Amino acid sequence: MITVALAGKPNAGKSTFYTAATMADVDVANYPFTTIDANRGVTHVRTECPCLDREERCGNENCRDGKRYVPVELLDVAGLVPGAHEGKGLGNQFLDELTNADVVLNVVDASGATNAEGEPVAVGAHDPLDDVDFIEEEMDLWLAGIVDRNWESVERKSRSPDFDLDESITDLLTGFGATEHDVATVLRELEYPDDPKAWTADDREALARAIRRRTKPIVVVANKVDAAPDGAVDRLREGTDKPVIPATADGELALRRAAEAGVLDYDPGDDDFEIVGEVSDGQRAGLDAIRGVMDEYGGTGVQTALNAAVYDLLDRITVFPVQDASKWTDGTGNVLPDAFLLPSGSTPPDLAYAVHTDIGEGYLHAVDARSSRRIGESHELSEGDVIKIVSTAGP
Ligand SMILES: Nc1nc2c(ncn2[C@@H]2O[C@H](COP(=O)(O)OP(=O)(O)OP(=O)(O)O)[C@@H](O)[C@H]2O)c(=O)[nH]1
Ligand SMILES: [Mg+2]
Repeated sequence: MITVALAGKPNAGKSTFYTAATMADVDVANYPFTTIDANRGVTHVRTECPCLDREERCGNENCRDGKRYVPVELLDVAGLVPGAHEGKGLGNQFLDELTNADVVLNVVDASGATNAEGEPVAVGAHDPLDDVDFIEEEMDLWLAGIVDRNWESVERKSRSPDFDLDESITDLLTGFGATEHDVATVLRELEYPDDPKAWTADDREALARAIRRRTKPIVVVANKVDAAPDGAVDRLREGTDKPVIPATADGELALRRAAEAGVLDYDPGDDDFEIVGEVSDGQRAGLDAIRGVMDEYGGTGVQTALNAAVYDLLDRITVFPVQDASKWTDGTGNVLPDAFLLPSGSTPPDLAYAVHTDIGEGYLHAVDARSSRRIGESHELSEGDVIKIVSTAGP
């Protein structure tokens, strides 16, 4: 499963985002380092369900009237402070947790009401732009430290006659999620000495930065927009080349709880909601305030941020494998039972392997269930494709 990690300074709203996105109960409070042990849970990205092209909705537990939710893992970790890579705050512990992440949501407090250490200050007293770069810097320097400490292994291997630099560096970085292809691509863009013993600390740091950029892309979540001064989001957007998603994690949490209590008609990622139950005047005022933020930004931003991370930065598409190409069902009659988030450019054999190694190895051909036509082995799949795989290992 794809892992999305929430990173950011303390008190930015990571755990609030996590609770809203997973509906799991975790500690949230207005002081730094509320979270110490990482929280790990399941959230979803949202897409259109292919069942919208049929007469009836599919009834899958992850489909709400054609809004299809595809599971991804979400990780909530301790807040990071400047100097974390050297162990400041709860530093290294958090950074090690990031090793498993495929993509990072850097949650910043767009209201500027918390300083670099996450302590409360007056609204606008802290510049949120400062919080954007330092997370990246901490991640880069942390990885540079790992490369430094383990470089000796590369030097040692270089004495062997069949030494391969790409391979040795890949060995060093696989634990961080870097493939041989990542390493080769990054090395092509860098200048460095052939002999690993001649590499300087700067050479290693340049390698670490490039690998981090490639393997842990970042979306900036401009959280607490409900309390942010005018222009705060624009300022963030002008100050960084990363995607910036305005959000109110707190607002999303309120909506999900109210929806769960049957008071609201709201599905995650909707740009509006409807009050369908009894609410007090105070609750109505609170909901109206959230609606004001949603009107301005097109929603609460929580779903938008998750979708941006998975569909834009990781460049994934959703593909739905089925066994019956006319009914779009699995062997027991469930309509559109599964959804896979494949890298864009994936082919039918890639889907077969994603379903199961045996299905991949026994791959014979595939059928596009929409057109009932066979598709070739090198056919590039698209978002929302419904595909029947025929395999010697299949049912
Ligand atoms: N106004 C406003 N406050 C928010 C929002 N999201 C979170 N908060 C508040 O910000 C404070 C910190 O929230 P947490 O979710 O605990 O922050 P954290 O980033 O997990 O903090 P640490 O675990 O200490 O690193 C709490 O008081 C939240 O209620 C938001 O969208 N708007
Ligand atoms: Mg927390």
